[in-house]
Amino acid sequence: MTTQFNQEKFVALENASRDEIMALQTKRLAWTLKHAYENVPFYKRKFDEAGVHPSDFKQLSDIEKFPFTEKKDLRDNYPFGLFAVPREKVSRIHGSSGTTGKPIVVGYTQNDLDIWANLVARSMRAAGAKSGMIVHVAYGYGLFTGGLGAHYGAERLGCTVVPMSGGMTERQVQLIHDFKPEVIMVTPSYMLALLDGFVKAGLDPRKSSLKYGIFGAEPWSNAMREEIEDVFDMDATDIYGLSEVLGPGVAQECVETKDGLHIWEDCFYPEIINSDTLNPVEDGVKGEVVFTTLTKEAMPIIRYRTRDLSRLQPGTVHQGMRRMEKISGRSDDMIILRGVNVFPSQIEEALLATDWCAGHFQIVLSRTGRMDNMTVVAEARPEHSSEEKWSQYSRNFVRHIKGTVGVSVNLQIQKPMTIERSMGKRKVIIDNRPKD
Ligand code: DLL
Repeated sequence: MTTQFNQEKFVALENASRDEIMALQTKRLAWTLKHAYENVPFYKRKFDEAGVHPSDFKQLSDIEKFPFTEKKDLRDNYPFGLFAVPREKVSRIHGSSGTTGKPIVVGYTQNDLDIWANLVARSMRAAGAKSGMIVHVAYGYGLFTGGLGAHYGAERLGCTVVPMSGGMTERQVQLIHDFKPEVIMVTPSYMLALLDGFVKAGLDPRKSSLKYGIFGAEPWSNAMREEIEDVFDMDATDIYGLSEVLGPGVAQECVETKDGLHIWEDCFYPEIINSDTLNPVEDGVKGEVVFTTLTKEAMPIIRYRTRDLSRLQPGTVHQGMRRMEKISGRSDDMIILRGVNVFPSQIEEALLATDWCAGHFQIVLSRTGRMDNMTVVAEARPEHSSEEKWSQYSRNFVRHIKGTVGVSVNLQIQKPMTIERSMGKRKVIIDNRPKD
């Protein structure tokens, strides 16, 4: 394959000029389109239906002729249908929430994993981390890309990695106190839970060893950055990524400017589109972020509609790569609860699989202290309206959601006809969280 990893070239690209990056993108996009077309029947069919062929791609703007890919396409090709290499060449599988019960599946060759580790190492360097530092990784390990993605990046940078994963807050606080890591990689919301853990343990967070926090996997505001930086006396930067495209390490904020996230454009081609017209918009205009991978072998992805909203701006620290403004929201109804992606359709599917609920429900989001909570309010069918079994239904449902989606939710069962019926588009999500 043409993308065989070369460390020296990779490091040099970080400081390449805009022209150099664009020339590289043109070359790599041509390779990716051909690779996808020749090896993934799904892409061949889509391109043929749209009347385009990889040979129609001659310059960067030609990408607009090619069809988009969406989450549904990953679901429809579950589990391995989008792989562009024989399964034996896939070294690792990861997964993320789909819009229904089944996760979406992504795969990496050894070369893909190598590039990923280097992208995370590059992101960590941009965030202030250096070889030799201790890194506490509190992103979840497992199918989620956060834990292992951060882990191998930190090792690649030459750090000492503490693979904590999520949960067990008291123990996390204890080990941060004892091991004295300079760097922490965690969702911003869990960082706030760790803060509570520090206070509970009678420890002053400002005196902790932590100097650099690399936070992502969910939206967070600049106000939250200020709070975290202040209470921990640390630098906090934003890391972005998504399973379909890579995992963490697609874009990263630089510690010296904290002015949005440089997209690693040697490996990803970004576009911003208007979600209604699907037409690309100019740099500077807000819209939906779309990515095409430029080096991925196992699962190249063409024009993936992320549903994340942002806008592109010129590079600052890295002149050749554009920046993406902090993600300001999504164009769909995905909720990110404590770092886990949850779709209302997953809740609906689980409710409809019970025999006590006919599918009338609402999702209420609230915040207690620093933690976001989700309460599913669901109506019992008339024949299940006596309350004696409700607590059992509730326990089963909560366990099921924890087991399938991976988050703890509350369930509140109500009598029939107590949830307001919609006159048009139903309002499923009621967000009572304070706006910060
Ligand atoms: O969340 C990958 C990741 C792990 C990124 C660790 C950063 C750190 P998914 O589970 O597939 O992958 O979820 C991807 O999470 O489309 C965004 O909506 C949201 N997201 C990820 N990073 C950020 C961020 C990982 N920095 C989805 N700011 C994406 C806002 C983010 N939203």
